[in-house]
Amino acid sequence: EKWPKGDEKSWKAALRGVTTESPEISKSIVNHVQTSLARAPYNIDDFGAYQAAALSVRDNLIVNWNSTQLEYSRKSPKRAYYLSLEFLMGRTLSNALLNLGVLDNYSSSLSSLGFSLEDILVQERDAALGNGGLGRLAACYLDSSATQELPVWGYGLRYKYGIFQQLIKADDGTQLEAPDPWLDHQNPWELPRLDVTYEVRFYGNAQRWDEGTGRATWSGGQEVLAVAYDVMIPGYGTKNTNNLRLWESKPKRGFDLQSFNAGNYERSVESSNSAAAITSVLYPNDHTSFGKELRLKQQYFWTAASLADMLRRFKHLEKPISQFAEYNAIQLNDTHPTLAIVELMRILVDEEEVPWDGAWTIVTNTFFFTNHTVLPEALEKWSVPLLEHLLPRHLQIIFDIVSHPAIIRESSLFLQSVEKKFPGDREKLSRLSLIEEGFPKQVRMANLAVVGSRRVNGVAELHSDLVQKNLFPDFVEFYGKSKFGNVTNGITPRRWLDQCNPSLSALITETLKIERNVWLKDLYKLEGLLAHVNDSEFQARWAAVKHQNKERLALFVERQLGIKIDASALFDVQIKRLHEYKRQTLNILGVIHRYLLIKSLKPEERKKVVKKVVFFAGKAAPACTLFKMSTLLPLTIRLIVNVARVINADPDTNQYLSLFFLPDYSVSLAEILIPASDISQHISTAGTEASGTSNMKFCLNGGLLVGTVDGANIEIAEEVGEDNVFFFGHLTPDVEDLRYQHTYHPIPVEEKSPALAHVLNTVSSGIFGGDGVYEPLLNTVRQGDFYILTDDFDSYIRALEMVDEAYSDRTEWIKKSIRTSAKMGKFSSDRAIQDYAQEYWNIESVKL
Ligand code: 73E
Repeated sequence: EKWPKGDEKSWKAALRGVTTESPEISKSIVNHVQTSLARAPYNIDDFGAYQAAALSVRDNLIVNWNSTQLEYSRKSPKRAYYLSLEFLMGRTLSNALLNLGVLDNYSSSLSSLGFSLEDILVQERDAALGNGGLGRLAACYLDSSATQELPVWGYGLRYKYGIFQQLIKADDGTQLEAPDPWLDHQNPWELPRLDVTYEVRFYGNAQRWDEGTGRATWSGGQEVLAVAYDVMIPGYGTKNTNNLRLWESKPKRGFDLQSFNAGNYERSVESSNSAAAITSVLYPNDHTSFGKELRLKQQYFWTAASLADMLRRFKHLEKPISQFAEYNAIQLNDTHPTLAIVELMRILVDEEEVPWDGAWTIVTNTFFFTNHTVLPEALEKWSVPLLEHLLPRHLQIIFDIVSHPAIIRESSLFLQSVEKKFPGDREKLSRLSLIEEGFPKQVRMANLAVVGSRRVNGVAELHSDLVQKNLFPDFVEFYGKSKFGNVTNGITPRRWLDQCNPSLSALITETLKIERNVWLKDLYKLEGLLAHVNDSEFQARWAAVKHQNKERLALFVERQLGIKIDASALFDVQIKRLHEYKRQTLNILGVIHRYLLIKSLKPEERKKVVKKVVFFAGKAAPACTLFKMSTLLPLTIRLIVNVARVINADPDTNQYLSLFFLPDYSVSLAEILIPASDISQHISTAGTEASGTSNMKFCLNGGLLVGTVDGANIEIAEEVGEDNVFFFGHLTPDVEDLRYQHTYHPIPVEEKSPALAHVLNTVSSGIFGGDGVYEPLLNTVRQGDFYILTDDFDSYIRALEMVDEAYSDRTEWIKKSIRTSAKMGKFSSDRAIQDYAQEYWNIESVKL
């Protein structure tokens, strides 16, 4: 790349503020090059230009952020806090430009300085502080909260390393994990608040005062410092700019010195126990709870700092502490922040001297809990001995919540009130208990979250139903139905339509004859597209946009993998975390089935086949702990990569079917893939995917779904009509029976699905190499088959045949695509956030 790109003359003009293109913006960019970056004018590459542009945009954000926070202080509205261990933000510059309404100005200003906005946007590293859907949901919710001018702050951790970078070894397709040092360059989107700090204690001793009050003193142990970093969250089309406060851990001066002085050098430098280790890395496991001490430390460090911060803010209001819940709502994003319930009890009882019952009333009016999965392996449990060691006071409080003999009023004595309601039902009692018996005993965080919260919700209708019927039936019986609800997830149409698919956004604006900033804030307006479904010119333009996005993806793949792709083929996409329940294995076995079928055809018959390109992307939780190979997911990646190698090189078939595994899936990669899909796959075993959110993103961009009757797929089909979704597979109520059958009355695959048996045997035969390495993976299908691939395979293949058939009538297909997109209003995260604001948090917008 050649640089300097700009010419001296235009840069000097910009400095003097005499350019024709947005003079103020040009001047501010050039100023930042000279001052903040300390570079000679125009002596910068694309990355430098990105940094200067970002710093210039940041100046605007700071002004808005300040006015917003000032207004919040002045009006003291009730606030909501979204506690999430993960915020999967992706890139910020283009989002900030869009939300501030200055995208075109910056684009022209940059080009007058010799740069292209497009090249500059891709210089930014993703902020990838999350694993998948749960973290991305948090990011969408922040966007929608700011856009709707709601006083909502996020609280999370400032991990030094985000989700690992995935590399795929070229020779055998194994996944390698590399660290993600996303903070190596200065991060323009955060404001370090080195003066906003809190001390957080670990270990030590808890000494009760007297049994009557339930109060105690907690002292000793290790103290670390939490330092605040504020990330500005601009709303779309409003000055309102909210805050995401991320905590960084650092040693409290003195602690390390103390152990050093005591001659314990090893301890003072020991990395796993050091203060800095707490926020060093995001745990890359989703849907698993490991019980690791460092993870528990993260959870407490973050909830303690966040609560101390909220308390400090509340105290500025000079209101009695009894009104805390009238000014604060706290949303728990899954059970990860459940310790906040216990920490608020500790603060109220031990420090604010609130009587136990009063404290419990405040707590149970403040918290709200969202469950995101019913998979048992994801349900967090912390061992009692570990809690006792790390957080001795909190363990006391947990036991007190269960039943403290000396705490006075009965209403808050959980187990006693259960006993009163269901006398003698000991099994029910043990199911409701916060403590699971065993060696060691464990604290069930989900039960604690339910007990300590005002309301509990799932993330899609089916999921919320399963939460009530399967996960917490006894709690529903105990508290009544009204404590439990549903908020179906949503996605922000700003990032997931306007930013990632500007051509489609422009076509929609033109067709609806409504301003973009209106329909982007009221996504139900998309229904207006239905009036144009039969307009052949509109159809042609709709199809042209899709084709253009497919070419953009094709170019990306060609640059990355060096392989040319035919953009006129049907693009079939499955992108998400690798997980057994998401059944990427079903998809790859389906691809092999298609390959064998095409291969078996005579050359002239092959010409009738619908051309297809299959894309996979997704990270697998790192498999090798020191002691064991924990999952077979990396094997699934190897299989995909090696099948791709064989079929992409097969001259008999490769014009009809090709296959790609794109490494290092990220928010930014999703932004390229989603607008380019004709169909996407959401094929979890029924009842296992709580919601899914990428399904919404694909549909919003006019892609159709192949999916099971699961999660939000169901509600999408309700909106767009079942004839526009390719459903297949067994329903949720069947799954348990099938699993029972597999265990007690197994039927060989050959009988159940000869087609699948043929595919499995072909893989075993070694035509995709591997020398038998795939056997453990294939055996999970042949025996046990927990995720019921054998039961769903034939119906899956039929669904894909229906796709081929539908795609052959291109006009009908385009109509389906338009209808799908038009009916996605419900899935805007603006609607979801309104649900939370009204039905849960009881907060109102604040106008500047
Ligand atoms: O279905 C998705 C859902 O759309 C669900 O699997 C995911 O949350 C999304 C947003 O609601 C989710 N992630 C986790 N649990 N459910 C999870 C669990 C442990 C660690 C990290 C993430």
